[in-house]
Amino acid sequence: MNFKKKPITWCPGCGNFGILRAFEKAASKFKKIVVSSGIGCHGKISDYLILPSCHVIHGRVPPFLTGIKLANPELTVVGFVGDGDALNEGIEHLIHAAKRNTDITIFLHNNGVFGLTTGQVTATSPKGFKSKSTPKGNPEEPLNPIALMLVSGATFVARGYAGKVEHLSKIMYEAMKHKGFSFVEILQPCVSFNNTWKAYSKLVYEIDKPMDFESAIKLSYETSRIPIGIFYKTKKESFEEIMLNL
Ligand SMILES: Cc1ncc(C[n+]2csc(CCOP(=O)(O)OP(=O)(O)O)c2C)c(N)n1
Ligand code: SF4
Ligand SMILES: [Mg+2]
Repeated sequence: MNFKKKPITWCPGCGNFGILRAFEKAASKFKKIVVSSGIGCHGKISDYLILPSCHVIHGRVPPFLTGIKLANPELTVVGFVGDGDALNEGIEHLIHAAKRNTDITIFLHNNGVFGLTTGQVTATSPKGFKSKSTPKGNPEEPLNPIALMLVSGATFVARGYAGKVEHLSKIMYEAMKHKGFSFVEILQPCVSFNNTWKAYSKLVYEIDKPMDFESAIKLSYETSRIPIGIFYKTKKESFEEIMLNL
């Protein structure tokens, strides 16, 4: 367990600072929180919070949190994952946690790049993106994390932006309060390897309320502008309610 904040080593201007601030505000409203994070720049967030926390191996945040929730269902269980961490290395774990409707919250720091290893493409890098691993441009289309989580069975699906801290904090609070699997994609500029600040600040707009499943899927494919907010929310028995007869 880690109860001492470490000096922050993120690059100045990194979107992770906004995520940290938004989470600190949201988390202050909960009593018993446990946190885990994956491997990457995002994963350092565990070291910057005064909360029980644990860094786990690449892509394995969801099963680790599932075990914690089963052992002690009273806890609010939160995971921070990267796009490479959760959509390349450990995508199967994310899908199955959503499918089980485990009562955990996953915050995806989506910077569209492997940041810590200094800039290779991930599953969410845009087509044509020039990086160390794709000097001629990424030949693949990006995954759509919102649509993926919707079809996998997540019962709370949202998107926030690291540049809109208040808005993001409210979404984080709602996600942690939700009973069942909650997923928040967070648009996170990486100033060193994929600087999206300008583009996001121009394109994001807030949606006012969750919608039905089909509309949420459709909206997740909008590209001319980028919607942020709660896309979808529904009630369903959670994994631990079934397993532990709660
Ligand atoms: C099994 C395994 N494969 C590869 C690595 C090397 N590695 C460490 S961090 C990292 C990139 C993580 O990228 P992402 O999850 O997007 O996080 P970011 O740094 O962008 O926040 C990789 C590939 C590792 N530590 N373990
Ligand atoms: S490399 Fe990118 S994601 Fe990592 S700390 Fe620097 S700006 Fe942030
Ligand atoms: Mg990344």
